[in-house]
Parts: sequence; structure tokens; C-alpha cells
Amino acid sequence: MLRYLTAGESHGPMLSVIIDGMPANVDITATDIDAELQRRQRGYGRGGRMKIESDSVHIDGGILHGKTTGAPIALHIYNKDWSHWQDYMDPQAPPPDDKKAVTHPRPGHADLAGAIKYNLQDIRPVLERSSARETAARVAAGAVARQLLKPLGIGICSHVTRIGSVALSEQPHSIDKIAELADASLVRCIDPAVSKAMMAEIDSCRQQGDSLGGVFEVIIYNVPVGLGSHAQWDRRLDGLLAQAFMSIQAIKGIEIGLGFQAAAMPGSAVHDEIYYSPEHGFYRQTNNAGGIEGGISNGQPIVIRAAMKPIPTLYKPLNSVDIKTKEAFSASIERSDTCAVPAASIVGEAAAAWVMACAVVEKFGGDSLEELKRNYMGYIKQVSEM
Ligand code: EPS
Repeated sequence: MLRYLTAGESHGPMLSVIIDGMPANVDITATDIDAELQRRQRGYGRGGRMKIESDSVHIDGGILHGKTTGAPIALHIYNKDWSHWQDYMDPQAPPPDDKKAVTHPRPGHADLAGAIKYNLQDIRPVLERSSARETAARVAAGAVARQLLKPLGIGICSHVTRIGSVALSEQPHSIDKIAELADASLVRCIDPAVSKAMMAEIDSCRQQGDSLGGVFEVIIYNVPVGLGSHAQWDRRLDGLLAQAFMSIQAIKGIEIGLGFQAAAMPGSAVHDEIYYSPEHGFYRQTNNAGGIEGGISNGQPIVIRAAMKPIPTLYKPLNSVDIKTKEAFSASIERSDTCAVPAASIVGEAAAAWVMACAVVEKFGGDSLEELKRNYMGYIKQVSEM
């Protein structure tokens, strides 16, 4: 079983990750992880914080001479902003005086529900941990997962299809081209004209002190048939992906394949017809299912779209109530991003990589990459003989 946990606060000293269950002999260097961390930090619409941070990973265990050892992998990423927050955020610092305590909950954030649930008079611990800063740690875990998928040929890319009211219309592109075009755009949109319109939308939103959400698409390719299972609810691959995506901060919806569109269409227009040829084996001419049928990967690319709500920290005031005085107020201005959809698409890639690595380890097992690959190749041979 492969699993990971993260720890750390947005303005604390660092974010930490422990990954357990990764087979031995998977190639991984700090450079591989840093490349993903840096992809997450790019993106038009971020606020002042991204000018402070330049994320890089420190490997504390489980990797030797550029390869996993089979031991738990421990990683950390320093928060550079910590130096400005030590008075409050040092674990040994005295409790804040009344002036410093955060008592204004932001609508749409974990602030109010978290403070009530954990019986806190100061909201800061909730906002510190619920912050999307934590996604840097998830991307580090995802970067490790990608290194396990690479030798099997499984790849992942993403692109942004909507920011606020600006949407990309369908564009047929090869997966390589999507990855290249998205990485070349500041908003990770594959159409340069739509990218420009998205940036203009972000600019006008920033001027109004508002925030913007959007939609991104993650594509997982070269997936073997047979990951996940129809046999039990918690082994369905679509369910596992949905959980991983919905747990990303600010994600409010996910679709696989046609998703919500399929609900409005007749079955004959939705389901991907099955063909067979000796050269290709079983194949389809469409991929409306998005690569998963009955909770099992069907060998087609897995296509996931996730909807992100606008960031809840606004310069524009929204009505709320002070948790201490119970008085109404309507301004809680903190430094904030205007739009983080491009960054979220990289986090989505990491979430997808993690779920796929778990599914691969579950199906093919093995304590080393060599053992896992032998099992994988044996299975691929069995599939080709069917
Ligand atoms: C975040 C608020 C902002 C973002 C942060 C997530 O941070 P701050 O409150 O320090 O300005 O910049 O994102 C990151 C630091 C990051 O690395 O993505 C929030 O409240 O979710």
C-alpha cells in the first residue's frame, strides 16, 4: 500500500511530506521534484506571496544515490515567508494579544466552521492549515509518484479550459501538443488568443478587488486496461480520482469523460462502441467515457475536468460576523491571489499521478521497481493474448 501525509502551516517554517510504500530502485532526484514545484508556482493571477517563495525540496530520508530505497520517503519544503511570521507562527511563541488574533471569518473559507469545530478563539490556525500553500507538499508527493509511472510509460498532462467567463472551445490536439502549449502559456491555456482573453479577465477582476475560478483538464495517457475495480465501491478508479481531486483546496466539482454532458444525451450517443482488429486488439473510435468504465481503466486516456471556485480571500468586502464580538463587519483584506486555476491544474496532475501510482502498486505489487515491472510486463502479455 502506497500512502502519504503532509504537515505544516502556510506561514510556518516548512511543509513536510512522508511517503510510505514506494518500491525500491525508482529514480528520483531533488531536481525532478523541484521541476514540478516550479511548474506549480508559475501562473498569471497569483498575488505577492509567489514573489517571496521559490520552492525547492529537501530530501530527508528514503532516497539514496538518486534512487528510492523502499524506506519511507521524507521531504520538506521551506516557507520563505516564515521569516516575517516568526513572532506569531513560532511553535514556542506566546499566544497573540487580542489585536493580533484573527476573529473575522471569510465567507467561503474554512475559517468559521474550523474555528467552531476546533473550539478556537483565534481563526489563524485554521486558515494556516486549510491554505492552498499545502498543495506544494502534494505536488512533491505527486512528483515522486510520476517517477514510478514513467518506466511504465504512463504520463500526465493538464491544461486550463476556463477562467471566469472565458472558456476554451474544443480543440483537437495530440497529448504532446497539449502539454507543450499549456506549459508555454501563463494561464496554461493551449490557445494563445484565449490565453490573452483569460489574462485580461484576471486583470479586470484584480482591479475590482475580486477573485476568479475556472476549470482545468487533466489527461492521463498510456494507461493499461484494468486499473481499479468494479468489484468494491472503494476500489473504483473514478471514485478514487474524484476523492483526490475534490480534496484539492477550492475544487467544487469533477467530471470524467463527458461528465455532466452525458446526462442530457441518449445512451446511443454516449457509449463508446467497441471494435476489434488483430493489429490493435479491442479499440474504440471515441472516448466519451474518459478512459474508465465500471470503475476500471479501459486502456483509453483518462480525462478529468475539475471546477475551482473563486478564491475566498477578497479585497472587495463581503458580509461576515466577528467570532468574538458577534458584530457584523464587511472587510477582511489579506494579501491574496486573484486566480490560482493555472496552479491548480498542476496540483491536479499531482493528484492524478498519486492515484495512478497507488493503483499500479495495488495491481502489480513488488518491493522493487524491477519486481513491479516484471509483474506489469507479464500482465501486458496476458492482455495482448486475450
Ligand atoms: C493562500 C493564500 C496566499 C497564496 C497561498 C494560498 O498566501 P498568503 O496568504 O501568504 O498571501 O499565495 O498560496 C501559496 C503560498 C502557494 O504556495 O500556493 C490561501 O489562503 O489558500
